Amino acid sequence: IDLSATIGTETFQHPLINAAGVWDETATEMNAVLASAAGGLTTKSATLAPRAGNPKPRYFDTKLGSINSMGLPNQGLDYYLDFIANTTTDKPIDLSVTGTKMADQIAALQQIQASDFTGMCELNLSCPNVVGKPQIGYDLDATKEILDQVFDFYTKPLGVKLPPYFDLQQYDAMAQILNQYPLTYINAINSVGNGLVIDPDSERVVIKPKGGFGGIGGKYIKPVALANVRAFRQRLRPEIKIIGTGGVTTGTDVFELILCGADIVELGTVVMQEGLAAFARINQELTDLMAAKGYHKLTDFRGHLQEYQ
Ligand code: RRO
Repeated sequence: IDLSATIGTETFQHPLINAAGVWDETATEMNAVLASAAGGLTTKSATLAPRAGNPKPRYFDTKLGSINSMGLPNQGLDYYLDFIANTTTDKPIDLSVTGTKMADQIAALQQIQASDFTGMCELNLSCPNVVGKPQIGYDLDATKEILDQVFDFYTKPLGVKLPPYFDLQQYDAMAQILNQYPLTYINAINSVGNGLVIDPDSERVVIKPKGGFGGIGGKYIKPVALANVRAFRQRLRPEIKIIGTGGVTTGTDVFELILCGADIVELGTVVMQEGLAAFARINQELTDLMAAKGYHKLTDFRGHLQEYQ
């Protein structure tokens, strides 16, 4: 069974990589992802300067998923560019990048454009946890403005990480904008922003930043991820690939996201809860499911979801 997939110029031998922000802030963590059964690595979203992030506790696991308000802790863009320049892996590395204001996001991409880095880059337009900053992906004008500025100078493979959308008209409007740019891919979805997990015993919220509000990941959000991948696959130019992210804990979940049109799939909360062994387990479950169904490669079923009849 062939599990390979391509996005732009990159070939992934297996379709599972880590979601940005999961096991990827330090060189030690990133090397562990590369040494695991993951098909590639995404870096923690990098900002121009290093950031400590929000006060702890800022991540909490539940039976059905997680809540986080990390606040973009990262080692700074130079650190991730150096790591990539010095690693000898043959697995693709996706450099995630962002900023707390538009000028910083542009400056970060200008630095990447001027560097020797030739891989793919993911512009995160959807961090829900920076105090006082809205998610750009929910603002159509701001999204258009940043992509106009970016594609004035940026020529390397670029994707955008999007927040979840919940209305069919949002998909129409967003896809109409995204289709105007030479994007290599979109990644749907980031965490479902500003949810609330509370503890009934102590009658308190479970994380400290933002009064307890934070991004929800894990099993709670799989139907939202499936919907976003499906809705964008139905609306985007076929040249724009899709990374499907959200709520995967089994090989069947991966199969479902690919059926909706995902090219590769990212693991977030499941890796926080189970560790890097999740990659090998879920790869095997996907392989077994494909074998049982008589599928030999991902293109045998990618995007083939049928309507009810
Ligand atoms: O660091 C975070 O708080 C964070 C980011 Br940048 C993001 O994009 N998504 C998320 O759930 N947390």
